[in-house]
Amino acid sequence: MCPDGSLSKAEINQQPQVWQETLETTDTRRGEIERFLTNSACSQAIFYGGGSSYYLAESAASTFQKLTGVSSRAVPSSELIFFPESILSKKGKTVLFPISRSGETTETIQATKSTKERFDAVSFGISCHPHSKLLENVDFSLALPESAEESVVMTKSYTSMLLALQRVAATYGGDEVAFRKLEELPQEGREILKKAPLLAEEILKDRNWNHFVFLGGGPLYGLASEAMLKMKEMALENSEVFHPLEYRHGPKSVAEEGSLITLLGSSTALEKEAILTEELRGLGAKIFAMAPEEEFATKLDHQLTLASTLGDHLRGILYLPCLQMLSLERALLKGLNPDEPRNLDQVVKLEDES
Ligand code: F1P
Repeated sequence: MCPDGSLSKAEINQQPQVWQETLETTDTRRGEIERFLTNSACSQAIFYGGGSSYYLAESAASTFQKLTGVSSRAVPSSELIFFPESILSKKGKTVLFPISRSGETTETIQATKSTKERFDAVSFGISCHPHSKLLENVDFSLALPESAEESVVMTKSYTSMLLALQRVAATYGGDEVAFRKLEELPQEGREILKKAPLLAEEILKDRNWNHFVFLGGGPLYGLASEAMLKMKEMALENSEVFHPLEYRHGPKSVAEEGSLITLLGSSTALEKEAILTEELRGLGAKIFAMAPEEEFATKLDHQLTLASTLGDHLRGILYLPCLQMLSLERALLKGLNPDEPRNLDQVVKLEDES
């Protein structure tokens, strides 16, 4: 395999097309999705997965509660196996949302099986593989074969499964405006991907980076977490993730020259987030702000303006293509091959694979 990251780069660039196909799938299946969730009469929704899929769950849970009003939470699959009583309510019905690109991750399959046996729960599984063990063991399965990947690290599978779950939330929440506004994402994504290579090149001109921090709140925290993981997996970097204002409560002690702090800016908290970035620049860190507004109340080192017409709960996947490309290009600059990340396999199976 040529060590040029071409597999991952191709999959990053395929995202707008894959998002278009995901929109078509969730349109075609809208009636079934609505009937299943209405019949579930759920009062609690638990989203879960492993690694990238857990971070996807964080964003999906935030948007599901916002658009449906159903109490929603995200946990790593392993937590649901070992500590279910701390997660599942004994009152009311629960809908489980297991998320797995492969549909073969041991913890996610085990969490689904064990929870359904012990709690009054139905399961709505999402994966890129229709005939996977997970989707053969759920009550409702949503398969997105168009987003299946060859690369070990998740890129288009993350954003397309999140887009699908945003559409599911808008469907169950009866939010027609949100359901239709998500259709703007493929075109917005194409525009952003045109800028991604140059932006990555501009940021990586600075060779002093030795610390990468990603900040995101609400539905953007799961996306910031995914960006943090990409920088570890692809480029083997020292990367961290926090909710924006949390960064003041201790973690900023390590910010200094050589720190690149990327803010996934929100519409809701942008004013306070801008003040924070000004303070962090004062510590010697450089700021890359991705925000829905042109004017940002402070000087920045790098900036990308995102679709301001889409709110915080709908525009989320637009933040990732540039951050995926940033990690990929950083890896290549270090002579690493993002298509073959160190220590990682495409599917994580445990020894007691049942
Ligand atoms: C997802 C996962 C990723 C990890 C790596 C291997 O598993 O574990 O989180 O970063 O890409 O796959 P899944 O979505 O297939 O369950």
